[in-house]
Amino acid sequence: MAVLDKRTSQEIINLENKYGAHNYHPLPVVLSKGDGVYVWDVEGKKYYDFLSAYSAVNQGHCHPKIVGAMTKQAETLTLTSRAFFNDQLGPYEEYLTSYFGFDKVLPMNTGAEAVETALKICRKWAYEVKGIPENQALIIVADGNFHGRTTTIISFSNDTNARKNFGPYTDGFISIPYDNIEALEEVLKNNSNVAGFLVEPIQGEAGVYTPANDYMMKVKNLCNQHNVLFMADEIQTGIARTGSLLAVCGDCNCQNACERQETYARPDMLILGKAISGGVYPVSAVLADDAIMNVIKPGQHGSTFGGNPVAAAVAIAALDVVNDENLAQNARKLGKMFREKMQDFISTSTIATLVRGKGLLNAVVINDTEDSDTAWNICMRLRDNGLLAKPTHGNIIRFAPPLVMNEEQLLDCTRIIIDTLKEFEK
Ligand code: IF1
Repeated sequence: MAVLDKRTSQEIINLENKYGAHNYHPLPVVLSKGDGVYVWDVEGKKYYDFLSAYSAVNQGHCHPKIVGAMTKQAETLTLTSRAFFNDQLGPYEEYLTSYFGFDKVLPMNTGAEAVETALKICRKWAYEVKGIPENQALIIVADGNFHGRTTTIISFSNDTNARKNFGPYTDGFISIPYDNIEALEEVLKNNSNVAGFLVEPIQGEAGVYTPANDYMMKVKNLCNQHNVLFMADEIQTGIARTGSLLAVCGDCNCQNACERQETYARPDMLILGKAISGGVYPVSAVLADDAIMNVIKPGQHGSTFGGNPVAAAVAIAALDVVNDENLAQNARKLGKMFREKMQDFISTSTIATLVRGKGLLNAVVINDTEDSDTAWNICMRLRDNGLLAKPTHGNIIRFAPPLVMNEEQLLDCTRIIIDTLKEFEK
């Protein structure tokens, strides 16, 4: 076996092209090390990471506390399956339900698995609690959604790339315009078989669409009014990314999701993934109260790795870091600074037209058509200038650094971004 560390970036890219499925089009940079807000490529060049693995590395790369927890558990007991109990899961479930304020959690691994789990619980609740006739439950989703890549999830996507030629599609979903409470009210009034509404508090992949401030609260109230489950997909927006522990917390500055403040649009089901593990290990979860979660009985749902001891230990450490290092407050402060700096530049720019986002989940809209490669070319130059970011759709660049970034680093990054954008001024 060749000694891997002698290979160049291009040699490694060639290996992926030859032996790997071509299901991604990565920026041509080959990373080999991460630490906090920085990553290094195989030639030793250092970059600021402004994607954070799509908001999975909120706590920074290779956080010592999280890696330490993983290493310690990995040397002790990695996987038992749920055929037996293990000494990590119960304490983790107690920790997680207390941390987010729900009665129970169903632990899974990837975000898509957690979304699928929530959809299954929602349907089961609809038949066994709400009394909707079997196989007639409807779940509402929002146009522009991204909830993962399984066949059922892409069945309700309106992204052609994610959906085309993967049919036949799963039935029982209605898509309505995002951030349009009248559309939700209309569909609830006209359909008695609605079981739930699955929605992202901010649509990440769609281009960091931040809805009206009161959208989530209005969704919550309408769903309650119609006895429909409000399912919040916080896989990308959760875990302090948007300047609160959860995006549905609204403008609260507290560390824990709670009823203490009136802006908390508490969902009936909370779906978490990505940064729940700090990007160290695949961990996801669905949280709900007993009246909903108890529809699941033994043998009705599960997963080999769901709730494994390593996942449990990693997630506790990762969530401790969120609290210990005040990541929500930091994301709120630095996010405001980022948008102010970018807005100041945009006011006289010909290449950037808009900056939007919340906390440290932001995006800049580039003044070119969706099918242009300008945003990609800008990201290529950002790479040359020591900062890694990637376009979401076409002409929108997502900017989402680890939440452990400090003010000096944030200002350095906005300088790099602005200087790079200036190279493309028309
Ligand atoms: C890819 C996007 C981001 C998510 C939300 C569920 C999932 C995701 C809100 C599924 C996952 C990832 C998936 C990854 C790229 C990335 C992504 F571009 F695809 F849309 F972040 F915006 N809900 N998002 O964002 O979680 O199963 O991946 O653990 O598939 O290309 P997963």
